[in-house]
Amino acid sequence: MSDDTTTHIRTCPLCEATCGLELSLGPDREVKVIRGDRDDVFSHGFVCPKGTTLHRLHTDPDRLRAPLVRRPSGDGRDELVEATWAEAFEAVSAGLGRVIDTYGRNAVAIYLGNPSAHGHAITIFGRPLIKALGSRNVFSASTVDQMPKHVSSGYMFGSGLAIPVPDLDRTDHLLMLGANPYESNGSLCTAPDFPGRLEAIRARGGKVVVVDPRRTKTAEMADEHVPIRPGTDALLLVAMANVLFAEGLVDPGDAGPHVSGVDDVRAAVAPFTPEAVAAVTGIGADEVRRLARELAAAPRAAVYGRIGTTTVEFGTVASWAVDVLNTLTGNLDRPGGAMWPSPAHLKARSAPGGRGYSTGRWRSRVGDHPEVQGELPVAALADQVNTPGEEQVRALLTVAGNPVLSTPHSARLDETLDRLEFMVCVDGYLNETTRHADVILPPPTQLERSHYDLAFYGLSVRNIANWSPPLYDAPGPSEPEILARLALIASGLGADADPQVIYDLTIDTLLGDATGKPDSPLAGRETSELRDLLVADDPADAALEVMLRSGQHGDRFGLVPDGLTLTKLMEHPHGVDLGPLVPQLPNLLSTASGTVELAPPTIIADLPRLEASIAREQPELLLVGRRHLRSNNSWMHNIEVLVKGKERCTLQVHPDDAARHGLSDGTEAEVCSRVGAVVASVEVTDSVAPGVVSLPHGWGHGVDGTRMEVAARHPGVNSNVLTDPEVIDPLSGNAALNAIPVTVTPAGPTAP
Ligand SMILES: Nc1nc2c(c(=O)[nH]1)N[C@H]1C(S)=C(S)[C@@H](COP(=O)(O)OP(=O)(O)OC[C@H]3O[C@@H](n4cnc5c(=O)[nH]c(N)nc54)[C@H](O)[C@@H]3O)O[C@H]1N2
Ligand SMILES: Nc1nc2c(c(=O)[nH]1)N[C@H]1C(S)=C(S)[C@@H](COP(=O)(O)OP(=O)(O)OC[C@H]3O[C@@H](n4cnc5c(=O)[nH]c(N)nc54)[C@H](O)[C@@H]3O)O[C@H]1N2
Ligand code: SF4
Ligand SMILES: [Mo]
Repeated sequence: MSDDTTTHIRTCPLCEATCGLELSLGPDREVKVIRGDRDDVFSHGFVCPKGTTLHRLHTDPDRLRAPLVRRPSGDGRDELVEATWAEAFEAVSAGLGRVIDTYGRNAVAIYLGNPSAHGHAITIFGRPLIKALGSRNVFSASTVDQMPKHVSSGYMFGSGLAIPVPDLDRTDHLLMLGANPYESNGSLCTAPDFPGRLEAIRARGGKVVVVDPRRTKTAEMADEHVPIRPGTDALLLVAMANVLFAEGLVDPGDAGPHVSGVDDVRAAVAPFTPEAVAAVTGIGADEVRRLARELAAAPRAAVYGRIGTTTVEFGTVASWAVDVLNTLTGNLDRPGGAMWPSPAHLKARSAPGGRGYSTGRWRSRVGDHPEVQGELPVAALADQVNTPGEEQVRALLTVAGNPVLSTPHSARLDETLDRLEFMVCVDGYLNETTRHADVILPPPTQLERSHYDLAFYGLSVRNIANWSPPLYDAPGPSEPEILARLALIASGLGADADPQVIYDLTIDTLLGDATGKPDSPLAGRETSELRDLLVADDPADAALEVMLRSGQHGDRFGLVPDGLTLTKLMEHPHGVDLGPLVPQLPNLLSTASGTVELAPPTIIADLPRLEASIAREQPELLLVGRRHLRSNNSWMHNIEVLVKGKERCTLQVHPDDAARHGLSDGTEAEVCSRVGAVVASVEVTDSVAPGVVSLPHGWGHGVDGTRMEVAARHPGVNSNVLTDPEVIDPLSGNAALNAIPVTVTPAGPTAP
């Protein structure tokens, strides 16, 4: 970058859409304005209001610019005060060291939050940190989000990361459940300008069907909106499978030879007739039949389920049923159906088959929850701290997470964090969670780091690679350095150990993977030779470079002259388009049988529980969440331009329910669940179905001890005070954040 550069191109790291941004810089290289990058190979200029405020995170006066360490304040209490990086790492070394020495490694828990996935630094260097901690108590945002999809994909395809995505740009029929991409811009399906891609389906004569208890913007735009009773998508989906069998509509198409278990699915879904599920889902039997027939009849169709299908009690069954429908209708692995990306950082598999998928390599000390994808359910984190006994959790490390706002029964977690003997947070804000910390380590900002979407190019509707350089130098340690130092401290090597040790170990492991296996395209090459060929300075970039060059589109360190390199990405700031998704069967499959295992015994064994749910007594009101285009989970409410205007943290209530409960627009209501209560202002709207109320998550900023001046002026209420930590999807450990039984009564000055 030369001094006279007036624009800077980078990928937006804020959501899964990976939009290209064009930053216009003033004379001091300060960001004047951010627009969508029209030349971006994937987003073609699309941008949302969050992307255009990226620089405001960098300039936010409340953002922490130095570590904070808890010190006695003189009046018998203590407070978080600024410290040098050396002091902060010393404090971590002392605090974590004491807990590990006294109670053992399982006494330290870690929570990795959502932004961990939005870049390559934490994705790469979180791993050695977890390894160095050596604790069973690993938690992440995955168990308040998409864990069911990992589990269903794991059992069906052999790997928890083998998640098929709807091929939006070529499909004729999209059945979308529990997703609102007009606000969220999509998830487990990376597609910048998701709305535009949906409109294109309709423009080419296709059909979009949205299943959602709320008439969202996405539902309004669709050809058809099917309001569903919250929490019942699994029933709808298995009933649709039932119809396909009953009406002879099953035809797995080209995937057929690679699919096993079809007859077992037929038997398993037999009890779920459209009539059996109609009352509980609120969707008539004829409608269920029509939805199934239309799906089967479409030349190319895809079923796509998101938050409303995963953050529920039957999340794994629903996620499985989505891909059962894709498979039974011949849409798995075909253009316009549900396909797998071939991301540049991964090697192609040369044959089907593998060890298969399992969970439960260890179990939680309290609650006996099985490990899933190396993690335990975050809904059970507080229990691990609060329940006395050997290996009780005494220390917590959070990286890019705000679990006090994001995870179930937050009021209890909030209290629980005060009970810890030590807590360290890698985070740029003093917020609802980090206010409990003993040490806060602020990472560089989004503009002070390079960026590559390691996670999301594996979930993308086209194969894309796009790397962004830092705009500014970081004044403090990089995020890889922070994580490497924490790993060294956890290993007992102390606060002064050289992070290069961790960088070398990481790169050597990757090079070993690339050269070590006999079928590897780089088999037999010397790792030292390859290491010398790397151009990246930053350790995360160097690790990425190894993955890209040894990956399926890579230059194989010179063997493939046009192959992808980091240098090539540096020369292409608008990204490199590696083409549309291509069929991956059968080699992608790493199940033990080498087939798509359509009827995994573990999932089939959960169907009686689903069947039993049909007869349950139905609560009168069920709470669901909602996202807004200008929010980003819990952490961007400190940006004035994003929060100004009409209050957004409202309780949406259908007019019939409002009348029944004596509520009117603008009044306050107390919402109670089994575990908690909040008071929120009421918004009466027929966009929610009768029997459904909706409150967004990520609010609740009105607590003491934070430093987020703007957010404190727009506090809202924390919807996770209401969510029940006991209700989880047993197969994945995912929390149920939707379909929470609640009661609603008038509150405040207007209450009778
Ligand atoms: N009721 C309800 N609850 C929900 C949901 C819901 O739909 N309903 N959604 C769930 C979902 S899908 C998710 S993903 C979770 C998200 O919940 P969390 O995992 O808690 O993530 P965020 O709320 O995004 O908070 C991110 C934190 O990371 C910090 N941060 C931002 N960027 C960086 C960075 O680059 N490095 C570091 N070290 N820190 C950074 C921010 O300051 C903030 O403290 O919430 C879940 N909670
Ligand atoms: N603007 C913005 N964008 C975001 C985020 C954000 O906070 N703000 N968060 C990001 C994250 S971490 C994620 S995971 C993604 C999530 O992306 P999406 O999955 O698109 O998330 P939501 O917008 O919450 O949409 C979920 C929808 O499910 C509906 N729903 C609730 N319960 C049920 C149910 O039982 N069945 C059905 N069928 N529907 C139900 C809700 O009404 C809602 O419309 O968004 C990402 N993008
Ligand atoms: S849609 Fe997502 S990636 Fe695109 S600009 Fe908005 S926040 Fe950034
Ligand atoms: Mo998420």
